Amino acid sequence: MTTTIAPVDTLKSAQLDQLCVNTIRTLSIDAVQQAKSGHPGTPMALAPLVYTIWNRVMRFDPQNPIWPNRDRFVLSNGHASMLLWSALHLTGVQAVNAEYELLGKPSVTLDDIRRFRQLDSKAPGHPEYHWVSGVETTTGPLGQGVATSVGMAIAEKWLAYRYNRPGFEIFDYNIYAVCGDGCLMEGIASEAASLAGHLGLDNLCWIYDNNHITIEGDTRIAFTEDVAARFLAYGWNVLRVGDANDLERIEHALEVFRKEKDRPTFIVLDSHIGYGSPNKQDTAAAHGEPLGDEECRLVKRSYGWPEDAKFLVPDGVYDHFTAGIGKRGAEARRKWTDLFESYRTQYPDLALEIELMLRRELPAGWDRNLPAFPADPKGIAGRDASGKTLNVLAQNIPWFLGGSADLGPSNKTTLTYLAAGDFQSDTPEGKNLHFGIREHAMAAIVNGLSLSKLRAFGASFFIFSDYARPAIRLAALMEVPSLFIFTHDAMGDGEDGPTHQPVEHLISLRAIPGLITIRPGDANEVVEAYRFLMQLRHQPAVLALSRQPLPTLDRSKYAPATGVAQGAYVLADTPAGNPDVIIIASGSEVSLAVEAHESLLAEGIRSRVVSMPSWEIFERQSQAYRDSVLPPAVKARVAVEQASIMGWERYVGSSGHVIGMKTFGASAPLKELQRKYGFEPNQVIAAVKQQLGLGE
Ligand SMILES: Cc1ncc(C[n+]2csc(CCOP(=O)(O)OP(=O)(O)O)c2C)c(N)n1
Ligand SMILES: [Mg+2]
Repeated sequence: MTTTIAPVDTLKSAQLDQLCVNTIRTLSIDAVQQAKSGHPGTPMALAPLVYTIWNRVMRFDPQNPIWPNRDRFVLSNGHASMLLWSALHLTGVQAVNAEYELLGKPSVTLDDIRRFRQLDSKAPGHPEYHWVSGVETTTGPLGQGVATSVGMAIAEKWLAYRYNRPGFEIFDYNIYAVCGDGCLMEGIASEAASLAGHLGLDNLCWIYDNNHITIEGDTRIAFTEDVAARFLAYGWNVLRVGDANDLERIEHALEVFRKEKDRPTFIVLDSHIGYGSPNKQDTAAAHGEPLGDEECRLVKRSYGWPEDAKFLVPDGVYDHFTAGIGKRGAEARRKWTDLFESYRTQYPDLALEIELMLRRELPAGWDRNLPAFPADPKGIAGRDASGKTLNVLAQNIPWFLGGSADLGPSNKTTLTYLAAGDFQSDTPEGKNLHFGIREHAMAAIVNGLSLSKLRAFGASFFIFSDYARPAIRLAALMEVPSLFIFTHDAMGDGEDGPTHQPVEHLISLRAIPGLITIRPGDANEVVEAYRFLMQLRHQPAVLALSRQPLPTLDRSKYAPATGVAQGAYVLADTPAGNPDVIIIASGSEVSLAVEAHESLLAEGIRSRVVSMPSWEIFERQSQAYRDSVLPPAVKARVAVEQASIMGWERYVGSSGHVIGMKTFGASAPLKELQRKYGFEPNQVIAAVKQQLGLGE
């Protein structure tokens, strides 16, 4: 039996809708079948939802997917990526590059879909921000997308308050996030939903694909809570659509969302994974493997689709999307562009701010009045120097904001100047975000703020970077300039003991490609670290800061802290610049290295101290520069860092020595820990002498 599709001019509107829905379904089925891997079942079930959001509801112009007031669509169940590739393709979303220029070609072609999951295809396994235009955030690790959407919603609220003026709704977009059982089982989603409810983010709508299926089978095996009641308890408005194929009901629920004030909306959508598959519908078998040739035919037959057609986009489908989202989006964007033109005339300063922000540039004078710290042997803690710097930067850069996971007073990240304020539902202009004790959601929310073009930071103790790590990794993968400020970076909080003393955190973060880590050695290095990282446009950064005071080095005697911008620099040297031995240190161990160096010089031993706050920045420098800092001929080397010794052989070589941590720390006053683990001048001196073959 062969099925044919009726000529387009004979189809009624509802039939055209169905044709589009089935196109999304069959493209997804064919792509997974062709790739021999992927997830067909959820696209088959959610095609009507995605169709309704995109073609009937979202204000989004495919001609310009970075138009700033567009509605955002987040596919948190990223394994269903074929939904997104189909939508981006069928609506004709255009490609944009990292400089925000339109490239005059589609983001996802039918060929890309034919090459789903293949090298260089614009239809990769999961939605990848910065790789495929129209993807608002990278998803795949379940829960990240919905948590990031909370950051997007906070950003919209903040932007609307700061920039909208009577008659000028410059920002009034909504955020739609689709998620499945997996997202809602993950703790990060609960953290984020709890905060979103508290903040009353009425611009945020999550649609829950309630299909009762995950990989291992029915959700009865592990997930039996009342999800709707949970979201009610968080303070969300909860709606239910009992049939995922009912476009009108879906559209109605989305309308209810748009009218809702003061609460986010959670739509429970009852669906059937693998909808239309006679043998796989409602089973885990529809989740993560191709349907198989025979089942593909049966499914297509059930959709009234030609059974042998592959990657078919019937006549009328592209046009129907053009008439829907295409027309609506273009009109919305044109209106907005006109509005923005008159806004620019009336509020030129605000318009300029918006334009700079959207290009990730900094305003004139962004680094004026940054503190300069005078030499001081007692010094100041890294976190305190950071707090002073942050407070200046936040005043110079209107759209720089952030907060801590309940450790603001300890991280010194609270913005204390009068106008800073707290971000709450009734004060969305506030620049202090209170994430609560939710590090994982915090990091994802910071990503959501960054994706919305705000400059944003999140803070906690360095030890708890573990709780935020999956989102930090995504920031690096997405190439967004999220900033993570971690204090208590080593054993400075001695008495708290090993649960609070990071050991492996630095090296494990250094292992994340593209992430910049900086561990400044004194207050002026903290300032220079900020000066460097504020200028990053496409890279996230982690700052590791000390809890305890560090001596502020005398920069008239030692090299200026501006060397931070090279990642590592010669801080102290022999008078003739011809060292026999190099001591490399970061953070709290820099002043220790300098102290050892002074004693060595007095003994006539020619040592050099290299301050190395950032491996990643140093690795970007020319070979000539790197060799000038670490001359290859000088093999006698000692590295000192209160963290795992792992990786330091890269800079000290196989014959060098590393004073670092090989075990967890302990609970004791810092001084005793420093003695126990070897972070004292005499132990550095002994290591240097051993390197030089000078017995004690
Ligand atoms: C953090 C995380 N853990 C595990 C996985 C692997 N994984 C991918 S999909 C999935 C099941 C998801 O179930 P559900 O969200 O209900 O999706 P459905 O099968 O209904 O589409 C799992 C465990 C993942 N992607 N991310
Ligand atoms: Mg499921």
